[in-house]
Amino acid sequence: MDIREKVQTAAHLLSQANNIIVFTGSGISSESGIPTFRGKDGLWKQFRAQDLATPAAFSSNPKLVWEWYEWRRNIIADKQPNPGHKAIAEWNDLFSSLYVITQNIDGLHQKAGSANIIELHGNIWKLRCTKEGIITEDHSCPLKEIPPKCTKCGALLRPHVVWFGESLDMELLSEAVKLCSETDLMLVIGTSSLVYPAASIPLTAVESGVKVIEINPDSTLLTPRADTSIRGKAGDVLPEISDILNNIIRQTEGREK
Ligand code: BJW
Repeated sequence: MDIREKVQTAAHLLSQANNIIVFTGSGISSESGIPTFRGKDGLWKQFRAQDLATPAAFSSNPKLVWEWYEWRRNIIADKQPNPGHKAIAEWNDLFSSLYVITQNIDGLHQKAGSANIIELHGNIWKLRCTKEGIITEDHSCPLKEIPPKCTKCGALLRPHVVWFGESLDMELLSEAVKLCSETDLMLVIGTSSLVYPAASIPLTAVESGVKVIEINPDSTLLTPRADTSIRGKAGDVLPEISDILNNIIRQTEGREK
């Protein structure tokens, strides 16, 4: 099947689905100007994850870790959703249920207008008290002080994100896994499918008999397990799928009148 046929197949599958999950990774935000982790200019090509994205790194040098997050908050602050995020947000009213399960911490699905978002790896605009666990939202850029302190108890605040070796929020993970057995279709967009346990979610869907469509310019570990892999950029492919889907819906409504 060529890419055009695959795009049409994806739109037809969507037109027949009631419940869908869109599972995303950093690739969907790359066309908004936010770097991925493992691509050519990816963050893990320039920085060592063990120095910046582990609990041990934060314990030994919270200032360094915060400087890196401050740099990334600066990059993300003025970035806008691209046509990929927007296409997904436009599907809000088309299905009985639509969940966006994202590994991204950039908040661009929210900015695009998507509802029902599960953020598996947290959110860069949220800060968590290392003593009491209280989560606050702070969009100020730069932050008032580095590292920031809790205004209530004075303890260090940390980014509310999931670092290597840390457990994901079990409630969110369970909800995501449960949704996999209730959905008709899953789109997996812009992830290398390397990082666990997030990468197990599309595999759970495959094992539950859910049709899985991957959208990614490169092949990944998920590719052999997906029903269809569309080789292209999210910002190109998703609006194309949307156009065809809207045509199908218009034709169906026309026939029903
Ligand atoms: C486009 C595109 C375009 C480009 N359009 N597409 C099982 C096996 C092996 C290892 C493990 C395992 N279980 C656990 C582990 C260890 C580890 C892990 O998975 N390591 C692997 C890397 C080997 N996992 C963990 O440590 C996790 N915790 C855990 O397991 O805890 C256990 C525990 C239990 C109980 C108590 C205590 C502990 C936590 C993982 C946390 C990951 N955190 C990060 C950082 C988040 C915060 C931050 O941003 O600062 O999450 S790492 C980074 O990777 C980030 C991402 O969410 C995540 C996934 O990356 P993603 O999104 O897939 O990006 P890339 O760059 O990899 O891929 C981009 C893709 O986009 C590419 O395919 C491109 O082709 C594509 N693309 N342009 C569409 N325009």
